[in-house]
Amino acid sequence: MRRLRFVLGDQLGRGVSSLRGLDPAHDVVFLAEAAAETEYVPHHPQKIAFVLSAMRHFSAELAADGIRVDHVRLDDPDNTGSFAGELLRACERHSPDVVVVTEPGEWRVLEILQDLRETLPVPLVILDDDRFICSRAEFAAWAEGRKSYRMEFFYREMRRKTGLLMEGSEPAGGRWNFDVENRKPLPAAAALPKRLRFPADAITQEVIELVRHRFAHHAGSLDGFGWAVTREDALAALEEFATVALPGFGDHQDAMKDGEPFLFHGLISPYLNAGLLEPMEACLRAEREWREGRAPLNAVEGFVRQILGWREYVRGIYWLRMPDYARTNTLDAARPLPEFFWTGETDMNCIRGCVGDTMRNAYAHHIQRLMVLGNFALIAGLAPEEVERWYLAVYVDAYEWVELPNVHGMVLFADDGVLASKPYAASGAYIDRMSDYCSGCRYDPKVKAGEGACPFNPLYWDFLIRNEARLARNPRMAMPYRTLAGMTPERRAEIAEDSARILAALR
Ligand code: FAD
Ligand code: DLZ
Ligand code: SF4
Repeated sequence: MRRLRFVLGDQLGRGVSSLRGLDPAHDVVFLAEAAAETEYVPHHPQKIAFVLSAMRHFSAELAADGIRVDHVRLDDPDNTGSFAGELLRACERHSPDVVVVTEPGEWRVLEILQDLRETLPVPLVILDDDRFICSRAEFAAWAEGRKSYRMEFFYREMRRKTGLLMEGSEPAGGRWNFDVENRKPLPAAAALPKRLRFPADAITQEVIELVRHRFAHHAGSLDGFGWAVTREDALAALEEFATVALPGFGDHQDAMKDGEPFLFHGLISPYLNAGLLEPMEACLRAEREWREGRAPLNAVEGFVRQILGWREYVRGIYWLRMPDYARTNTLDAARPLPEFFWTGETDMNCIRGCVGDTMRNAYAHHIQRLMVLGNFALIAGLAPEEVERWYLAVYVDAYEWVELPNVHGMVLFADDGVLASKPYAASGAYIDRMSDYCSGCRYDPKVKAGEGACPFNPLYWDFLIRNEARLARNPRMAMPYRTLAGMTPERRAEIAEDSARILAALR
């Protein structure tokens, strides 16, 4: 039997289910660079370059092992530009008996493949994506019958299942979660590790030129491209993180510093999501540093929690709740995305810094995404679909299964608390405590009202006032609502006036 094995751009691992049992004598591995995938949102040029270069390297590696590979390039004059068109053409070229593909990571692409079953001349077999630690079925079983899904309880199950950071049936160090020890700001004189970046080889340079020429109108720079595009280099990135940055990751996970985009973070999400690294190997590598005494438990547990907990959890929620998940808008947020999300041109230094990092590197770390950019989108009431489109476009690691729950659920609370138990809304004081952005800002985080006030201050209270009917009963919001209840009518009027002025200026 001749199988056409269709590998998508985020399935670039030798262990992916669509490649299992490959028969080099008869089978053909098929990859398609598709214009529709590069354009359905205005992806950051580095994201496109990363995906295309990693695909080309993967094809070359398979071919070097004697596997027949058919790789359609973006600039191939006959390229139809879509998965559907390219699969049909590939079936004509190879006359397979069956097409085999691993389930895509996005609902949109799953629908394309399901529709294709009607038109393809041969059966299309869609296999489970078993590159995750928790399967979709296992997550659904965990979620079954629960009134609410909380990451913490899911995470404990995953710790028990994998044995990661366990001592018998107990969590290492006697606690499941060291979150409270992950919140130290960075001392001004802290020594920061110089992070490993990868020079572009000939394949990457060719892709970069293609992308530079074809996607010149997309926001984001290609100049700082330094991502690994092979498994070998992705493993080197993991090794560098484990040995150089991991010890500092714990204390300073939530810290931000102007002009320092990488700090002690893993810088491995693009590789995990594209299949160059596996989640379990990343967790085990970090665990080894703790077991051998080179990294503290708060750092290793914090890192493992992000991958074994959050990453698996958001993927589970996505497949459990799609397609309806994307359509809710609990807080009726409708304001258009301000232009400064693309240009960084704003007097708010924290936003300017985070957008600047994003456009330079197609990367911002978690707290920048959550507590600066996301927090602003939440308290300013920006429309979920516009914010989601932006996050999906600008980050090198963005695929809908992971972007959507983080933005729709964690950041915007548009899912009525399915994912997070409360909105992550904060005033300027949080950003001031966790970063040095405010010292370079024309606004003052300590000023609560008037022209010089940090915009996050009135917007934070205005957000609580606007959404009082929905949020005041949430027990985790009791404290700010108690403070609000004690405010004078004059103070409330001041908040309304300042917020109206700030929001009007966004247009
Ligand atoms: P580290 O800080 O070193 O963390 C280690 C790993 O944990 C990451 O590589 C990632 O795989 C995983 N991880 C951490 N937090 C999360 C999380 N909340 N959800 C899922 N995985 C997590 N991550 C993406 O991979 N793609 C996205 O499109 C994406 N969009 C996000 C949007 C918003 C609004 C927020 C708040 C978070 C988003 N994240 C996303 C999660 C997180 O910000 C990134 O995974 C992280 O910044 C990647 O950098 P790192 O490898 O240096 O991570
Ligand atoms: C994100 C992306 C981009 C930019 N380009 C391609 C591509 O040319 N070919 C491809 O197979 N995949 C690409 N991707 C990833 C897809 O948009 C989508 O996220 C995955 O198919 C989901 O599994
Ligand atoms: Fe951001 Fe406000 Fe600080 Fe300026 S003062 S950097 S706007 S938090």
